[in-house]
Amino acid sequence: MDADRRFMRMALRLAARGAGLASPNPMVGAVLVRDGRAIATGWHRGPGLPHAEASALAAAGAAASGCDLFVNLEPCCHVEKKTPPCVPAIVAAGVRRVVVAMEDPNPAVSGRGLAQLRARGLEVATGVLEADARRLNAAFGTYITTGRPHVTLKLATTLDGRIAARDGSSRWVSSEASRLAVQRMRAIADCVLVGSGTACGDDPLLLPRGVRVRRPPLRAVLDSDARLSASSQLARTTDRGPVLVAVAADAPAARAAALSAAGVEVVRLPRGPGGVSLPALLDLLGRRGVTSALVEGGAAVAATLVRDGLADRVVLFLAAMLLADPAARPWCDDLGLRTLPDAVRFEVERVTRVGPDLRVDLVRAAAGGAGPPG
Ligand code: AOF
Ligand code: ZN
Repeated sequence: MDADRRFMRMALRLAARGAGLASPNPMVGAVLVRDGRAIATGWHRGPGLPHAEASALAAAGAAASGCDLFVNLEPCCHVEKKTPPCVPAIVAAGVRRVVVAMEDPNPAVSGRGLAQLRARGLEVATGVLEADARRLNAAFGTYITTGRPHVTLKLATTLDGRIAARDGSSRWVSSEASRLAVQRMRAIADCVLVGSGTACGDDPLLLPRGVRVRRPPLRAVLDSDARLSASSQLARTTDRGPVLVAVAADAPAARAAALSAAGVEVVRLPRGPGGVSLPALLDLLGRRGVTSALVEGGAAVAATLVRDGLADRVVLFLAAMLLADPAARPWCDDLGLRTLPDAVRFEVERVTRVGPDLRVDLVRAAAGGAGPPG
């Protein structure tokens, strides 16, 4: 029904207000509708704060009775948590019909909320704008089902897949519009992650600039040998947001101590094939409630992510420029793939124009997916 989609669109827009706030909870918006008119709305502002449905019900008061409720996530029914469950409140308020976009991927809920609503005699419809809803809460879905953050690998490359010329110059590969889009991605990420090559070579700040920030992302560096200098921008700005450096168990103690003294949190993790173990870091971040990590390079981290299938999404900002220099720097280190059937395959999720650049959102192709024809 067109009206269902219209009110669900509204719920999704309300939900998106929670970007950068709601995590580790999902972004949720709710709309109470009577006679084709929205009479009350709510959205979830973060852990410990009222759920979207609870806010909308409170705003409506007695008028909620007989309404239809539109919510982008299945209402919760579990009780071992910070706020009261929504299902009993919805039933008690006399809501007639509940329309949701997707089930709650939280195993403590998944389907049970909807079943309880039906059991209490409410009409329930699901799957309205489901794809949009899943995309909005992709990070929450990964986090709540795997215990690890959702990983987005972000790159800005030339047409030949280079992130820098051979002299290392990279500043102006992507346009101002693309750089602003990246600042927005940073502003809503729980964590921004780079490898030691990028951290030491570019001396980045990794804080969002020129956009509104609700809370600074955790800035994390994979730095097996504790190479990051205590006088780097990252180490000098721990007062502006937390910085975590993951070093290997055998990293030089004096260097680690210098970083700690600067206010950096140094964590020691086991070594993996290419350096400090990325899965171990992701597990640690997940345990801390980090639901999303934006990986901003470099090529070594990208290679590990791609090789081990750890990137949930690759966001490529493609500049319409060509270097055509085999010594220019590629975005991913050599994976040793020497024949076409071995190529790592992705599916294009979305293509958008950003100023003069193209933004391509990619997800890993399903195994056995886009293989050779025949
Ligand atoms: C809803 N509406 O607005 C949200 C839901 O600790 P709590 O009480 O905030 O519960 C968090 C869980 O509730 C979270 O893991 C997810 O399953 C669900 N989130 N559910 O009905 C909301 N934010
Ligand atoms: Zn709830």
